[in-house]
Amino acid sequence: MELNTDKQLDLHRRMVRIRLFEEAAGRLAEGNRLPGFLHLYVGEEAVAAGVCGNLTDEDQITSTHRGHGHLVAKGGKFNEMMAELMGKSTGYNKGKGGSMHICDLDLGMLGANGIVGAGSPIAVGAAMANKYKKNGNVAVAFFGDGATNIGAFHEAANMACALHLPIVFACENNEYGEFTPRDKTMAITDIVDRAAGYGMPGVICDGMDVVAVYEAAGEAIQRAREGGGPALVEAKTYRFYNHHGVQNLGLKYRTDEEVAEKRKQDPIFTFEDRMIEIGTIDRAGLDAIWEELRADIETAIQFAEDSPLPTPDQVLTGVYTGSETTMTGASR
Ligand SMILES: Cc1ncc(C[n+]2csc(CCOP(=O)(O)OP(=O)(O)O)c2C)c(N)n1
Repeated sequence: MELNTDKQLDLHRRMVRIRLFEEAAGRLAEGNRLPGFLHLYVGEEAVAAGVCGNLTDEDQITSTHRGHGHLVAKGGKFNEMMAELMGKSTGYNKGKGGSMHICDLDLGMLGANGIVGAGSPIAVGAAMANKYKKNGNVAVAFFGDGATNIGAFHEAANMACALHLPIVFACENNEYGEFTPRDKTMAITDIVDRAAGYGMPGVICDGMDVVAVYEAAGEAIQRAREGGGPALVEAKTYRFYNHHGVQNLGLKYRTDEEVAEKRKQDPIFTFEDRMIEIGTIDRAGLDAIWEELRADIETAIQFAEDSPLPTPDQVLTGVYTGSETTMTGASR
């Protein structure tokens, strides 16, 4: 591992922040303290952390229905995130977006998205603006393996390559779309095979290894930044919890043995073992990081629970841009 100590600790912190946020959100949902659907990112932390570890706040990302991890990895604030998940007025979207519309434009996180495949065209738009403005920024579209069966993905990939835009397509291949294994919905094994169809390079990396993701994505992002055009990075990863929520709902679409086997490759714990082995940090140092971040999560939960819900007179504020909206629903 050639990464310096600071970068190792930075990637580790991004992953632990995601893990703690997601585990807390899962617990709150199970205790009925958090409304709405929740798609947890646990198990896939190395992908968001490894990719976003290469990005600045000016670079943009677009996300998915499984989007908390992307925002956390981009530097998202726990308080505003937790409040948004609880539908509170202090949340990132003033409580009107929830889990699947969470965003922070100041951090270049252009939004989670409940429509599978819909993030990629938005990233193409951001990349087009970057190219037009010659600002040197790169857009990254995160999406799942299932999303590559959606028309919007193909249109986005085609346009990005035709216009030679500064964009990286980051595929999180966790082998399932909801409860359907990948091989039931596509005739290829590697999503990266699709890249050649648009004229962009594609690379596969181990999505359970944050260093592998950091390096593969770093190369693609650097290339895009220097005018080399789009690339597709496929991270082979795995989600530890159910498609949504925590419990399996008794659905037998994958075996307990398979999940247990994948859990042995836990991206955080394996990385911690490596860091201890090479002397980056010891167990006590790691424990202190977990403890510090756990306290931040507790603060965020308290902040969110103490925050008010939006009031009825705020129901239409911040919903449309540049239009006057009335309570009768008419908008111009
Ligand atoms: C356009 C559209 N079709 C279907 C759905 C229902 N849906 C939600 S998540 C999902 C699976 C997506 O799989 P993938 O892109 O691999 O992401 P993952 O859930 O594995 O992270 C589906 C089909 C949707 N939200 N939007």
